[in-house]
Amino acid sequence: MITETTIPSLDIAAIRRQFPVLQREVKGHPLVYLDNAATSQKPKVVIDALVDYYSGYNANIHRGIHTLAEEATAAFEATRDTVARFINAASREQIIFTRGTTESINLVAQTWGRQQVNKGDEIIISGMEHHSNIVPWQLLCLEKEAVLKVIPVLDNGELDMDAYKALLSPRTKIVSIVHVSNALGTVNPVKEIIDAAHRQGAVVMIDGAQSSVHLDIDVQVLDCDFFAMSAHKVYGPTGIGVLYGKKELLDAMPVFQGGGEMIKEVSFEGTTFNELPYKYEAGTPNIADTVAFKAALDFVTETGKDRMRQHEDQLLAYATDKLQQLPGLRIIGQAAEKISLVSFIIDGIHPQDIGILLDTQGIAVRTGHHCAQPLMHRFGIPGTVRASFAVYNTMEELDRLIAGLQRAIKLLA
Ligand code: 7TS
Repeated sequence: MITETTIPSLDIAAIRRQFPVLQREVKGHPLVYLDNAATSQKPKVVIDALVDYYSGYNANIHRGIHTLAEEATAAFEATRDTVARFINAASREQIIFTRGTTESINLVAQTWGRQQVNKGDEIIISGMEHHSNIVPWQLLCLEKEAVLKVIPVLDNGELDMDAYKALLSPRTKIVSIVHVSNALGTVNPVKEIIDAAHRQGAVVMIDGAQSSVHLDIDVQVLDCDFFAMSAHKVYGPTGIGVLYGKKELLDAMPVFQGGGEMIKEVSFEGTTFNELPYKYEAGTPNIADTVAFKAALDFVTETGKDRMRQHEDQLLAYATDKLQQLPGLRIIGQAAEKISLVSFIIDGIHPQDIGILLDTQGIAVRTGHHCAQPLMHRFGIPGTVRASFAVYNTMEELDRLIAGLQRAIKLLA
């Protein structure tokens, strides 16, 4: 039987060699990259896929009958199949390519939302959302005179699930929730959230920007209605992402953008629209990055998400233990279910000053509000320092982070 402790561990040194940028120095020190929640670094297979596409078979897709167009179309559509497997969608036509999580959420708000949400209806989000899962719903509420309800966050960084259940009502049209918080690392109980919403007849959108690289995603088991993710947080290129939706919802929703590819027949009297998934993919898509996205997903699958997660859990436990020993340091977000990142503040030192000092030692962390300003207000802080982990990070790198912070405390506190 395979249990968690019997998963063979990864050869991290060999993995690191696959990431060219990890070989560089910053300000005279070997780079320590701990800003993976913002974007992960790219393995050589992903960079090669981009170069191969542009140097071997660059062509516009779907419309051409020549060899290059056929090769480009096949590579582009192969990514759709790989994404469908990656999140266990029932069919490939439920995978819509977007620019990323932000565009996926906006697409749902502006199509499903405009069609389904009316005056007095309610939309539920949480107090730990990224701005991209707040603002699209605020805009919709303004337009439709609908009401935005917010699930409170507890002191330990978990959602107040009792408050959530009390917020749900027959007026709730959609619940849009982050799977894993980019500012706290909290893993939210999305299955429970989805089931409770469905009992009230509401649909659920899951923001999978942070979860998709660390957790096994099965959209059919979750039974979510929509799921959004970005390739660049899964070792893939920027500028490409995914919207998954249930087929009956995607079929019934109005179109998003108008243009080429999303049409069946155009005349000046009227236009009929293409079938899924092309109905939502107007214009020439981001072909190169979509092609390379497949290489990123294959990298994750071949490396093994369970083994990556095991390594990242060890990094999190080690970092949490060492950080807690630093004087004046407070970790923000101590949820029982937490992954891949640690957010903290240090008494008397502004997070930005810590970030600048760490950069002089070649250590990349993110500081600030992490596009979650309401969450920062909730904790009464301007921002945090965030160290976020990927499969290529090591304990030695965390030791360098701790040494850098000790130096910051000595110099700045
Ligand atoms: N949702 C969550 C939970 C995120 O972490 C991010 C990006 C987004 C949505 C938006 O994703 P995008 O690919 O469309 O930009 N988060 C971060 C971050 O934590 N630091 O930089 C970007």
